[in-house]
Amino acid sequence: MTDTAVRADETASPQPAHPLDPATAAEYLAGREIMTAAGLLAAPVRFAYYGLEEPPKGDVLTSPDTAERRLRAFLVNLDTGESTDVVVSLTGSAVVSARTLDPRTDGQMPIVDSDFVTVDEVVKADPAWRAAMERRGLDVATIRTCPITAGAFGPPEDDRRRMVRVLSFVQAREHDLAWAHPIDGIAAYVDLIEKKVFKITDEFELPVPAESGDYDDEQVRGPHRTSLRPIEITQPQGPSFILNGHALHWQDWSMRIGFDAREGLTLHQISLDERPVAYRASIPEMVVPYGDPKFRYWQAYFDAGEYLVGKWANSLELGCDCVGEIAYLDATVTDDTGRPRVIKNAICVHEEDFGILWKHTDIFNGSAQSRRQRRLVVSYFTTVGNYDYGFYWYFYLDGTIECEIKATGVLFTSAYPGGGGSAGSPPPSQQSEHPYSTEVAPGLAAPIHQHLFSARLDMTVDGLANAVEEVDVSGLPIGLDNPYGNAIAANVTRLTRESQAARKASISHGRTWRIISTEHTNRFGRPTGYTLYPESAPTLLADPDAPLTARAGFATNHLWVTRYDPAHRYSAGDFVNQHPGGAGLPAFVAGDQDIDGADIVVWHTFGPTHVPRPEDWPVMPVARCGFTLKPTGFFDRNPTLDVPPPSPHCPPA
Ligand SMILES: [Cu+2]
Repeated sequence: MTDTAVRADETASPQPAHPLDPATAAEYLAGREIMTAAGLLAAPVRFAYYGLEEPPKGDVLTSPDTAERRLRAFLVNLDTGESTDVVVSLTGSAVVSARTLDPRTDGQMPIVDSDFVTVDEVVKADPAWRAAMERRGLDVATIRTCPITAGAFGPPEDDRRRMVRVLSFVQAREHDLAWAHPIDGIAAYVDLIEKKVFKITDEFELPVPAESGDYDDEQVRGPHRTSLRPIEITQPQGPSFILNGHALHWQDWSMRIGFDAREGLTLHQISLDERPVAYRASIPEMVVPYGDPKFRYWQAYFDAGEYLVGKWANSLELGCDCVGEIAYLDATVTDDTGRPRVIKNAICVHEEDFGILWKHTDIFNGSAQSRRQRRLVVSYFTTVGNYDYGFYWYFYLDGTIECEIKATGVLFTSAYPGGGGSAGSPPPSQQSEHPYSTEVAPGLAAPIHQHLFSARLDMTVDGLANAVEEVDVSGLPIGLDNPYGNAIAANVTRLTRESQAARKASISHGRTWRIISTEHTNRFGRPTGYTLYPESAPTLLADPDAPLTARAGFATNHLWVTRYDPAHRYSAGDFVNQHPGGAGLPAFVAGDQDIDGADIVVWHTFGPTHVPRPEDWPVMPVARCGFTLKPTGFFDRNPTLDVPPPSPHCPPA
């Protein structure tokens, strides 16, 4: 195993190698100085976000050497709540823009690190909350507070506060798993600026579930099994990829790796055989709405826009999180004072054997050939509260691109209202009486929820001029041209305008979306393309009139296609926290622009609707979701005929 990390000090030069390279520690500090000089950072102003403001695509493609370096900062004054969206030019040593938000229409800045401390102090000092805990027989010293973004549910006097709503858990011992012991029925509403609890909803009491969830405690998990023998992955000649700074090359693929505190991993200028495929690919937003309509109806997290999913990236450990020949990249984010914080080994790059690539034993000529598939993996893992998410991008020998999210960690819990079913008693009629959650341990429930991710795919298939076709397959009825009823047709619909391209998947039609070049053709004279294969899981299940639906409009469709606009970066809009709704993709397509033969961005919503299982408790085996992009007429034939047999003895003599 080798760790060939690109260390932060190698990337800390004030002059990054490429305009799309992540902001360096030196750049964050330089930007901070510019803001200080402009009087923007007087105490107690904090950074709710700080990252690279990428140069416009046109500049990067035409004159990368002269592209301006800019940083963007979301500043929030913790005493007044004043929120400012700042862009500074490092090249010009100047503030480019500083816009003060109107929270009633713009929403609030994301949660800042210090909010967690504030919330815990404020809630535990509140007499009414303390009294409610004492009434439940709970010792405040053992309680963990969990601040949850508030959404926008009214009344208006609540919505205009910078606020969070707080659920609580009991952690009786140092190593106890607090999520196993939810205190249900009560929530504290905290004004983060006034630093006080302004409302408590205390609607019912259920026993705090008692069973330990400490999965690392031998009393809980039992002794470790001893029957697993080692699997070792070795590449004696090293891996086949080359990582040069943030530029990555593997086989015919090349791309640049980026990282952002809000979006996490970003991939840039993905090309195959020196032909562009995508200018940029990322997961800029996700929403996790919970389906319990009682006092916690507001529970829904936008992990990127509200909490900054990249900021919580894990430092990966060779031999533990990753095995084999691994190259790591560090990520540099900042703390809420805008000072750099290096996350060592945040991004993992490696190569995997992926089983059979192609294989055939010919019944006529006797040929028996087999080839191995491989993939290049670029990934990172992050922890946002109770959940952990791995974001994986795979690049295959045959031109396939795959995005996979691995969701693991601990379920968000409540008390189970049916209360502790036990063996021997009749099965509780959970579906009729308690349809919104699953009992995962005695008296412990996990509400049904969704994890809806939004991929932003700035596609450039053989250039900037692209279009999208929807391809449905259907069986045709018996008729004159189809006398035996076996006909299967592919129906292709060109999506020519933004309004027409807001689409849902269809399992019954095997619906896919083909992104084609309107300028380049293959040997059949047909457009070169890449097809997006969705997993076709449900979109947002909240009612169309629900307050959440207005804020998570992106999640109401599987597909959106927009004309490229550098301001259209985030699926739910720039400022998601407490935003009243309507921002993001529904607003981006309101102009109904022409997307046929244009520079377009494809947005894809995916992810599971999670009905928790007992097996998901106390820590959840990875649940996977994602999507696939496959070359479709991008090549003239199977591009992997030149892959050699895996070993000199294949095929057997
Ligand atoms: Cu889940």
